[in-house]
Amino acid sequence: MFIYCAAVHCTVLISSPVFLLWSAGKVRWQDFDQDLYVGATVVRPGQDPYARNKFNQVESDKLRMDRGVPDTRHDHCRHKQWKTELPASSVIITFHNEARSALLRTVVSVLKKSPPHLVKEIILVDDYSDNPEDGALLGKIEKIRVLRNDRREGLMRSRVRGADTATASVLTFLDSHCECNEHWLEPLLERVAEDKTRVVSPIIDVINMDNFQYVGASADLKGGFDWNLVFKWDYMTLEQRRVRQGNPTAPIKTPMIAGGLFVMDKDYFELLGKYDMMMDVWGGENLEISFRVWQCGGSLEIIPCSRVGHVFRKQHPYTFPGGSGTVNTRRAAEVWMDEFKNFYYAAVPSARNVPYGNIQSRMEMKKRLGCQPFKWYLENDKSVKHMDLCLTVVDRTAGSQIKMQGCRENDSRQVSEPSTESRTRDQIDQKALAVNERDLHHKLTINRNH
Ligand SMILES: [Mn+2]
Repeated sequence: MFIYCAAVHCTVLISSPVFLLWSAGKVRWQDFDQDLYVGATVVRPGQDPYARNKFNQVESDKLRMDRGVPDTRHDHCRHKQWKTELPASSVIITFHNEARSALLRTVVSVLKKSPPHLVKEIILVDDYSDNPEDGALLGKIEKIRVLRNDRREGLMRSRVRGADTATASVLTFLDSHCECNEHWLEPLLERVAEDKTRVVSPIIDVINMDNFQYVGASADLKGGFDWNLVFKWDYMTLEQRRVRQGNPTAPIKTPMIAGGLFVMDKDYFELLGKYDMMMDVWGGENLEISFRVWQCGGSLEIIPCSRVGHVFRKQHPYTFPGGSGTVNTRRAAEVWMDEFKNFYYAAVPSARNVPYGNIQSRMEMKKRLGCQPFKWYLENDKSVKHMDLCLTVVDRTAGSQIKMQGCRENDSRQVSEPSTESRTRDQIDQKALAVNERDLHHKLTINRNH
């Protein structure tokens, strides 16, 4: 084999038959025929552009696979020098019936925006999409390997399948509708290379689901949750923001990661029990891995100099066989939350009736790893907040029950205005008791209704 280099491009002339086999049909991403690939699945006139993906596929299909996006990083990030001697990563992208244009932009942005030596491979796990060619055709692009499930497995088992076959020492999980920004990968790898127990996520910029504009997200957010155990973004406190202003490139410790995009050492991923393989489809897994990482000795960080765009949708494009969202969340609560799971059941009473399967092996793993109790997680992370429960009048009829439910703004069955007045029992359907989880054993505060 010898290598011929012109001014910019190098051509590798290969004589070995093994290499010929390996390279047969592989193309650089620049040479991939986008029009042929995307053109086969365009939205036809009269069809709803949102029908298939719950985002505007017509707008997505219009864009070039390597379109430019604004560099949304803080100025300080642009002048930073990243280490180049970093461990390479296997990028794992699972998908089910993803729009071809969105999937293609995801992989092209990885290849284009990463130093080549840091991306060992991209593993696409096709979770039983209707058309096997969606993934198979992308397998022609350099570095891309495609695995296809022969039945629907869901996000968790698909990711684990990808991780099990990964050959690099660091795993990078991405959703299938992302666009990586400038130098997104180096700051993430740097943190994991320094300490394998760090699980790190970029700031997730917003790709508008209607017009596909790329918009920078605030750097002042952390991941959090309510007692209903649905992920949400929380603004940092004033104090936290003040500290951050002094050092805008510093990693941000977060109680929870959104879950779609993160980097984790492969050995550590395995040591910590990968994912809960009995979770189906989607949902609850971000909660589970976040509790697990913190409680079992690791940490979660958002790295502000790393930015990746993601198409946020209002609706899921696919169904949840068996209501898996609640099954998964219940499994996470049962395994990781100890007695605090009762707050979840108070907030989402219907969850009590959802069969969640066997959790014995996860409980054994938790014990084996010597993980901390949930109470420790709540106390350790001062940013876990907004988790008040309110006594809620479920039904305004005589003799009806009052239940503990997650406090909601503007819920007339609950209140937020503090009051010290005492009330008689028959007046209680006009009030609620707000209970702060940290003061559970000490006091109940009676609040007046709006
Ligand atoms: Mn997503």
